[in-house]
Amino acid sequence: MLTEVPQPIYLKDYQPPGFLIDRVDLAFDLGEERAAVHARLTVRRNPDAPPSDGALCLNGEQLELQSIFLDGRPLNPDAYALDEESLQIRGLPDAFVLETRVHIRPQNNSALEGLYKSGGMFCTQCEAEGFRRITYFLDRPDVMSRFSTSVTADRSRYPVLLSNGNPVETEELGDGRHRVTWEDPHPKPCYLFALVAGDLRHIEDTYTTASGRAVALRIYVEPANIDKCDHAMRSLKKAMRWDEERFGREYDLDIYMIVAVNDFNMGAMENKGLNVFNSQYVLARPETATDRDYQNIEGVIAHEYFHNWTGNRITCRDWFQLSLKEGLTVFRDQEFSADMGSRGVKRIEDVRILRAHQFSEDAGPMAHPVRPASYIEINNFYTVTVYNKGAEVIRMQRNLLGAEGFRKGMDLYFRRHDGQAVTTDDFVGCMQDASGRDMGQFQRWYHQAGTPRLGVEGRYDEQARTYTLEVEQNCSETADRSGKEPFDIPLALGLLDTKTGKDLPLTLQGETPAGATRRVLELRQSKETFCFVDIPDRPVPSLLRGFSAPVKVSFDYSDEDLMFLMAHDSDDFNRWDAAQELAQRIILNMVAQYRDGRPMAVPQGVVEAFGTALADDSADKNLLAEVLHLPSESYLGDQMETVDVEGIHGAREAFMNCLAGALKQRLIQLYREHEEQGTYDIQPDSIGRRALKNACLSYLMQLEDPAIHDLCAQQFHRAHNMTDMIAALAALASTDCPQRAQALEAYAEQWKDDTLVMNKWFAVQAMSKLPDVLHQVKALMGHPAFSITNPNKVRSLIGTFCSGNVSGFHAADGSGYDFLAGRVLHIDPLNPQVAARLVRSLARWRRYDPARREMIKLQLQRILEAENLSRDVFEIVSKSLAAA
Ligand code: 7MF
Ligand code: ZN
Repeated sequence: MLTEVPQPIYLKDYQPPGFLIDRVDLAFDLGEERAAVHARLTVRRNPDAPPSDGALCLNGEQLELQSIFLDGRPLNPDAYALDEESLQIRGLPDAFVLETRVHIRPQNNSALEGLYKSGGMFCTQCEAEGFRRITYFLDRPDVMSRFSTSVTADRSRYPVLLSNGNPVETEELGDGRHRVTWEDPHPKPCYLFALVAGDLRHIEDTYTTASGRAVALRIYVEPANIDKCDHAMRSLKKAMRWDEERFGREYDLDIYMIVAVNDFNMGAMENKGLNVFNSQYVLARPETATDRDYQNIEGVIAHEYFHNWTGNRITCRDWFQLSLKEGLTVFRDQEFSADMGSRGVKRIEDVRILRAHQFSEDAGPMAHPVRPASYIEINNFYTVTVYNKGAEVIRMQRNLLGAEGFRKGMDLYFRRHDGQAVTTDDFVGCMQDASGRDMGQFQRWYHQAGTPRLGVEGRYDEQARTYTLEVEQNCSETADRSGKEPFDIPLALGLLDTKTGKDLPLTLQGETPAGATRRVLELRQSKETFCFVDIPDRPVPSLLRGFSAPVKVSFDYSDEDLMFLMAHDSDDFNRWDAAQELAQRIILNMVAQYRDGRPMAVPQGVVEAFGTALADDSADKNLLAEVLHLPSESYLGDQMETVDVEGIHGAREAFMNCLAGALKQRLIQLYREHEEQGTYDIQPDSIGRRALKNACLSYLMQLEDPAIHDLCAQQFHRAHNMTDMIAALAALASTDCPQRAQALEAYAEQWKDDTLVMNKWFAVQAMSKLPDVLHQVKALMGHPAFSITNPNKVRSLIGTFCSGNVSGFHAADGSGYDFLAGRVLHIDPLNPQVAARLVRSLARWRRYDPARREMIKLQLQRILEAENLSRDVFEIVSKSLAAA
């Protein structure tokens, strides 16, 4: 057990800082044993601070203090006090210069927070609270300072020395060492500080901003990866242009640098002028990266670039406001990707993530509002709720204000708050002031957790030719016990004419007809009624078009209604959603049949509906591939009272099998028609062809047909691109056939020296549906390409097994739970953030049958009893065990 139980921090306790730090001059001396950090802080009392004891309390962790000077003189030892987490100084003047010199140990830093070594290079990760592991500081985002940074290191090992801003001086020191000094003219919070030192190569380009300034763009990588940077550079230039065109935002420094590192806890980091990226979001060549990788790189590069305005120029007052920058920046990167590719498909992908992960987070023990009210460890709040639901909350404001009103609100936000550290209330205030619309009720989306459910009923009146919709909203209690007052919800909808399949013009009672066929209704009361006039026949409503709000909708559709929407809805998203809803309904029925010992059956009409979708030659290939991609086992489990692990797996497989058997000829035909032709490119149409072909292959591989096993092995061995190669390998990895081992071996032999490509090899094996998967996963942990200290490896193998392979992880004997608890306890002392992400797979233990419930609970208790448990893991485990 922990010696002291970690205590939560509350938003209501926020106080402005007692001191401000106007300037920071840092000097790093990087050695092989340790690094010395000299910090010169120019400090003054904050005129707007509330009264206090007047002491300065600087954050600092794992620092070895060497010296401390106040205004040039050594500080008297009884003027300050040191503990594990801080340095307190009393009796200070109103303005002063404080100098500290500390030693730190980047070589021993396996947590990858602060300054650490990755391979042969030094790099930093400071968000959220890593800067306090570099030097004593006010490590909070509402303290913004001008930084200069000098870096001194051995010239041959570390020829490249980088930090934020512009390089201002380079010195040769004669003893084999050199020094580079950087100045960042923009004040920033310390979480945006970055330093990189290593033997790196770069590619360079220039970008001319809308106002004609030239910006140097550089991407730094290890020498072996210099041929994998072009896609990232193209993506960066697209993102820069898009932000000018869509939001009127220009870049504000003369240089923009990106560095790719192999050991990184997260996706990437928006440090001012010097982004640091997990190498998997930079490096790509057709032979090594999939279409999904290419899209992810474009999206992540854009995300980090967009932070320059939404995050860096305007930052968060405190970490409760994290969604101020993250929700908004995710919204921006989603819109960018929608403009670069297919808007409908992008929306489907984003909603799939939201429903699969955020809805489940909201229904579990870690539920919290987009703006949380308390936390124990802030690193645990970089969640799908803060990011993805936060983006939906921005999207709803656009849905309510319209594109123009929203843009006015954004312009006001940039004008009013540039250079400040602000709150989500300030953001919504700009939307309200720019539009004149009262956003008071809307604020509840930020403060109340939970997924509202809309119960919708439709009544057609033949005589009056009216169609009346009654909409009731409800939100269940969540683990955080935040309020549940009615939400302000934009409900986009259409009504389909059953005769023509076309949208009907929508006129509400009392309005003059305007001909619109898609409208956004606003729900504010817990019950609302809307009466549409001039409706010739009972229509089929198409509700929540484009997923206009992050809610669940229940409407009593018949199977035929869903098939009708699947065939005719003019809204791409809702056409796809009708297919998902239909598949979900059939699979859950099959689960019940299976449980009751009845034969599982798929209605003939449903097979035909999927057959009809596949028959349409004019359909968008990407959309069709999305239709074939059924709801996941974990999402299906979320729809049940108690998760039936075996039932869901059996039913989902049987449903796929049934479709594959019934539609085999068409699937083979589609496969053949979409085989690779000509040269490879990543245009949306080519991506769609591959997505559809590989979806067909995965259905066909359900059929235990030796001829199809050959076809799949052939695709694997002939593939010239990673998309086709890994799709075939994934299908083989779940199939007990002779081609399986051959392909896995050939892949490992071909790619053993490419660490990112080997991660995919770990992941496909961790997803295997074969019964000995856990045994394989354990064996793979001993493979030379595996490393328990590399977060990407841990996520590819252990994370994929525990969160992606539902039936493997939830094996009835509890072996998966025992395995995960063991890995969490092993990893926690090395890297608490990675351990805390992994342990979430055990959090929703109450959803399972009594036997599994008991086994998971025992593993959670086992973890909680460990000595020196991190705050990160403690918070997740204790909240999981506590919430009823
Ligand atoms: C796209 O948000 C979307 C989300 C924090 C680290 C990157 O820029 C970031 C950082 C985490 C989780 C997801 C993302 C990031 C982080 C991310 C990246 C790209 N400020 Br933790
Ligand atoms: Zn971000």
